[in-house]
Amino acid sequence: MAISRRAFVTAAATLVASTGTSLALTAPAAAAEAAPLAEGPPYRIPVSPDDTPDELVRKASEVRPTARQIAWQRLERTAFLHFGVNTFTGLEWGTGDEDPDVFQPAGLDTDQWARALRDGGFKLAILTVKHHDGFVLYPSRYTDHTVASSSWQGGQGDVLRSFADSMRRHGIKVGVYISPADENQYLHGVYANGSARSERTIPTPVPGDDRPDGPTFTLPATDYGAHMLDQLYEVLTEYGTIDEVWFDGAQGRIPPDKVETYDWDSWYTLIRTLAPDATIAVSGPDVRWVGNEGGFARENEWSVVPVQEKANGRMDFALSYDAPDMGGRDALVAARPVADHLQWWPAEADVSIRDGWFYHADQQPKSVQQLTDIYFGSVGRGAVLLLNVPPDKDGLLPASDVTRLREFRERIDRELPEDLALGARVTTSPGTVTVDLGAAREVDRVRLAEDIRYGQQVEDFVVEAERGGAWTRVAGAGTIGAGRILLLSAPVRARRWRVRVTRSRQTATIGEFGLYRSRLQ
Ligand code: FUL
Repeated sequence: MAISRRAFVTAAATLVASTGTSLALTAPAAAAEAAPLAEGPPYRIPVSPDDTPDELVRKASEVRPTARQIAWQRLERTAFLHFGVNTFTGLEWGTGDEDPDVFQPAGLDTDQWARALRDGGFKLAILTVKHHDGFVLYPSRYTDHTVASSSWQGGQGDVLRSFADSMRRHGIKVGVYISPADENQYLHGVYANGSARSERTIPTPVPGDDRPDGPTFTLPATDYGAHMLDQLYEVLTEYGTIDEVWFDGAQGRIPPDKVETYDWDSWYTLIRTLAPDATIAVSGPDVRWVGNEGGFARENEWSVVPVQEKANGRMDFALSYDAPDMGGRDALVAARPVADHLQWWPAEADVSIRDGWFYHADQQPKSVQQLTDIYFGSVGRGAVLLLNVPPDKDGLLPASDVTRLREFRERIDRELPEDLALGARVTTSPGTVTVDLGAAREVDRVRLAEDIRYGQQVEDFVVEAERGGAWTRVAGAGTIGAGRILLLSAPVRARRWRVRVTRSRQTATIGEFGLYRSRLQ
């Protein structure tokens, strides 16, 4: 953990500082300081078209993340595993009528997945429990389009069970992707069948139900909404603690005129009750999609963004996802006619290590350099990286990808080795945090973070080194947020270093100021 200091900086030009107190983000001592915030400012604040630009900025500055979001943000590297019938048919989007018997991962070894992800530095992994085709990787009671209908492992296979057990054994958190779009249920006349939204009791009883008594829910849902609730219930009650539930917004191959209005509010209620610590991404209230599938956040990425609530409580970004600015002053004003809240909704940058999301024998993993660029473009800009690594037809991560993941982690370790500022003397004065390394050291990477328990405030900052008795700018950018990694074009040698916040919304709290000399040779 890098040096952590609080620099108190008021908005705009009048910078006032008080003496910083030592604050290690992960140390138990920090928890006490964080405690008052638990009941403090909200993670979303209502806005109206009448708000002035200044009022919008003030409201944005008062938004704070939830504890769940802070924990998610610290994961930094998360993994996706796209695996299912598409792995065997070669499709990216299935059809819903595939023969379940195509699913034959003869050598399935989820411990191999877990080892590779752990060695790659990943803290959470999300399995495609169900993709758009509707094929389910555990034996669900609510559809035959599952592993139980395959002759693989005599119909006794359960990829989700194996995945969840392996990840936990290797210290990796467990996430599930359950596609809202479901082509199999569409073919069975359940998805988009026009059924009324009415009160449903979940779990729906099935003949020979062997489950012990558990909680029941009465929630509004359509036929398909209830089907999703039943599957969520199975996953969240029978597979241990689930740390993330991932929903997308894609429709798969289902004809665009066959629209199912999803029961988001009911799904969220069920998840919050059964898995209160699970983040709900990205068609969900906790995490937003960054807006591309290349793994890159914007140069200046905001975690406080204007949102608009859609049908049945679906959280959505108020502007377009390809907007170059999602939360800066201009974006707050541009969204004013349509936004209903400003919300803490941090970015997740998803990308596949190969061209496709599913495994295709003719594709190759990205190079270490590409993955490193993606890391600096996502984690280095305050987002969380979600890197997909698809298992092959044997049920293994390809050897090339396993090696690449390890090389990627080793490269990041060499990019950001020992933090030279660790244990150094730190002082704060108006708008600045200064680190005295005790002796001149070469630095070529700077890692900064705001203490996001106090929101996201910094709009502009510079990093300076004292050279020849004068402070010289060596780097700078706009936002800091949950994390900002700056790469200097050439190493700079100096004893004293400082970060100077030149524009902020409200008091900015610098939580991390790390200085590194990469070891790339
Ligand atoms: C999208 C899906 O349509 C893709 O197939 C993939 O799963 C990607 C991560 O999300 O919405």
